[in-house]
Amino acid sequence: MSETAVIIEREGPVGLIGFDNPPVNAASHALRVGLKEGIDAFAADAGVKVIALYGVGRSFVAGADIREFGKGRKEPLLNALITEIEALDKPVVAICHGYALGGGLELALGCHTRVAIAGLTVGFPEVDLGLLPGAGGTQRMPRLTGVTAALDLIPTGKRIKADEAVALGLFDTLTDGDPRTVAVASGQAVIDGTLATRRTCDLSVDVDPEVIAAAKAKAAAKGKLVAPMKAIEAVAAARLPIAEGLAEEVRLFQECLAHPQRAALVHAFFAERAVAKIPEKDATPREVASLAVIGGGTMGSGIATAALIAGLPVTLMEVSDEALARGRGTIEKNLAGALKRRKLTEEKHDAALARLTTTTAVDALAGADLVIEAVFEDMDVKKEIFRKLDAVMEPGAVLASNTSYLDIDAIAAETGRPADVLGLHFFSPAHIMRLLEIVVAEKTAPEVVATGFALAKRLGKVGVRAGVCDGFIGNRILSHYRKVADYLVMDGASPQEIDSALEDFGFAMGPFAVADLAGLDIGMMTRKRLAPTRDPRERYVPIADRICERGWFGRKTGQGYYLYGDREGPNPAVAGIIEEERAEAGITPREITDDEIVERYMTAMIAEGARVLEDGIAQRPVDIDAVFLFGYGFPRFRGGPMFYADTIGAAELVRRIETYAEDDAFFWRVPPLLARMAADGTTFADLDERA
Ligand code: T1G
Repeated sequence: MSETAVIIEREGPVGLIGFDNPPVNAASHALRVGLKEGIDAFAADAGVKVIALYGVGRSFVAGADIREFGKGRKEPLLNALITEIEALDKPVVAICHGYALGGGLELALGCHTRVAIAGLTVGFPEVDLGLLPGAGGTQRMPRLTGVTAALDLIPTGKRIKADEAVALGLFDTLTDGDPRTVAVASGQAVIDGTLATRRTCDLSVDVDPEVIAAAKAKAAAKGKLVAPMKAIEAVAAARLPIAEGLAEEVRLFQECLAHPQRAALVHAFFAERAVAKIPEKDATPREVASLAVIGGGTMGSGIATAALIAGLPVTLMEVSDEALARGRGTIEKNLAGALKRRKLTEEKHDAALARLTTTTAVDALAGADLVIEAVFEDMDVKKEIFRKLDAVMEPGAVLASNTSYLDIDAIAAETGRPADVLGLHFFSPAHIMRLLEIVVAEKTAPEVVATGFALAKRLGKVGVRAGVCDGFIGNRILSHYRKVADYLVMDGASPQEIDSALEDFGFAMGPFAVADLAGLDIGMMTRKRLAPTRDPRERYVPIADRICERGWFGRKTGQGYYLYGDREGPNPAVAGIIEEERAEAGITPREITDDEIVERYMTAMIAEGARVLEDGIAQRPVDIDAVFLFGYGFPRFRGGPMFYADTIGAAELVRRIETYAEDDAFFWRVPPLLARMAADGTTFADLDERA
């Protein structure tokens, strides 16, 4: 890589500027300096008749350098460079391959013609980062494609392939070949007059106010994101002369840059990648060419579906042909759903199904490189299965349990190969939810951990390293903060008030709606399992038990906290149970605001997160953020619980817990880590930096 991240060469009359800033040619300051130098040099060189920009390595420019946001602006700025290029009196051609995203696509739009190389993906993903295209994209795309197409891409972050980009008029030609070679040929074609050029800014565009209004209504209906709405406003400014439109775009971009949602969404972007940086990252993962799944229930079938979609052959084992038929049926339904959602082509759907074999004999699993046990949560059953696996699996096979909370060390101890055992905790529906908790037991070998992460990547999942404890990272924290919702009901809030407050905060669903969806009997079994170890000092709320006693398990029985089917809404019978239990506990219900609901709920989540860090169950705060962003519907525009904690501050969190502890000193305890952070001003971001 050259020190300015740019290679400047001449091929006869063609001035070549190659972007060489691995891994994705982000438009870093170094790249912008190099681009400016190249443009200035070729503008002054009478022998250069045309300038061609292209990407070295896997991509054109994949956008501005996201790591530079919030760190001050360093000249030359990308938008100024693009306007300078557009104004040049020498033609500039952009040759794009791999990715031309965000600022990379904007750079191409400022050039005088654009050549797409087969396989190119383009788009404006800025809104996914809480931003909008800030280097002319909102002004130039409408001039090339019209406002409707611009409103399809810019406020949505949608990415499209080369052929569609050409059809829209974003690109002028589609070819194939090596980017540098195509750059020289395209430059020559411009000189020969066989490749037309024109300035995008010279094009005009009609902006229909009704189209803008419709786009705003659509964006508003989608929820709380600020950037899409501002992106639409920026596109509307394309009705102005370009200099005014560009100025309006900058103004709106700066508003997005300053908004808390931008910092949170950028954090979420990097969180998804940071979690792969584990102590075992240099260990060589074992080859996984075939997978076995034991258990054809919801989870086992979901896991099998995910593996089949990823191209792996899967052997599904169950105890009987009837159970196998049910499992196969669930897999076929899952695959049909993926086909319907256009996640799979017909061909890939059929190939996936063809890779499935089923068996009732554990010996048939012997040749699998990795086996995932996904039977019901009974330790004795799991131990029995792992004893059998230990007897039949080839040496070197990886043995995994999908358990959501049981002790992987105890399971591993049932085998003579504990180094080959780990937890692979999928989240339902396993072929859709992206989180995979990779649970590392005491004796799990580094290459087995690395194998878990390689499998996560292969399945398109976000693997997060977790230690062994009841519930690992996510479910341990969930079981703590979920109690706050029950306490709030006892103290005066209704389940729907709590759900509504948390959905306003940004959760996809509130805790009671989630409980109804998952099945209230699941929670009942967990409470029964934990009853023998429950501390008598713990405040226990029997409301859910009372609901379950009536056989009301939520959505699957037609009623739980809510009514389902033809009778929608809160279940009036539950209100009666709540009143009885409050009276039984001698509680006079009090008014509880949405703010208090969110503050208590989030404070409990953060406090248990701090304890999970202290216990070493999660490596870093960012791992906890990733768990909740990708497995628990935590609002992405808030960055995750630990990122959100930093917006409150440790001192305020400690103050809240100490206040709440006046009524319940057992549940509300200040985690020592949080106390230390409050005392020395450390943030969770600091802990991530130091990790
Ligand atoms: N800036 C900085 N680093 C980036 C980056 C970027 N734009 N894109 C990727 N990386 C890093 C990433 O963190 C990872 O780092 C490595 O590159 C490989 O990425 C002015 C303001 C291009 C589709 O949003 O969508 O332009 O973990 O693992 O799966 O209007 O990266 O190795 O240390 O994702 O092959 C707009 C975001 C920016 C593109 C490749 N652009 N990137 O996917 O690799 S805002 C984006 C992606 C903007 C303008 C505005 C993907 C990818 P590490 P990866 P991948």
